[in-house]
Amino acid sequence: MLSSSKLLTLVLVVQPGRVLLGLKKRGFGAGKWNGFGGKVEPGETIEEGARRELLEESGLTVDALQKVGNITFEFAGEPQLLDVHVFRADAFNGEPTESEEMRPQWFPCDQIPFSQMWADDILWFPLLLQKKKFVGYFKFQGHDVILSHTLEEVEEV
Ligand code: 6U4
Repeated sequence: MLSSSKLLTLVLVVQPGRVLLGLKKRGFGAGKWNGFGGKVEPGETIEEGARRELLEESGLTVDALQKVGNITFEFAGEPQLLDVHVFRADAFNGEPTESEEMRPQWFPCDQIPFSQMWADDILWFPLLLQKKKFVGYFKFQGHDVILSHTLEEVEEV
């Protein structure tokens, strides 16, 4: 039975021609390249949570963060949905620095390592890179197979 959802953030730092990803070293999605993010903590806004996780995991701070997407994930057999709020930052302060959680690396936009990322990423990354906004729903079987999904471009998230 589906019940609650867990609020999570995901931040992609994008520059002309390249995007910063981190190799997740432990926890959920370990071994995959992804944006930076994690659980929103009690008492912080979603954006505050996004900034905190970005700093903790990559060493970077950003001025503007644009809300670009909202993706809900369901994992077959698990009652809790993941409600992931996706942000994009086009400018940053600091140097990407490895943390306990993530190893950051820049990737050219035409060499994003989709085969080592969550299976949904290849579907919505093009929208993110084109500065489009999107809402999606993905149902996974395990961590590698998408059973069904919806994805649509929207005016506002
Ligand atoms: P801790 O607090 O270390 O136990 P952990 O279980 O490692 O947390 P956390 O907080 O790093 O998880 O959050 C998971 C991150 O993975 C969030 O940024 C959201 C992201 N994420 C989860 N499912 C995803 C998916 N299917 N596609 C994707 N990102 C996903 O691109």
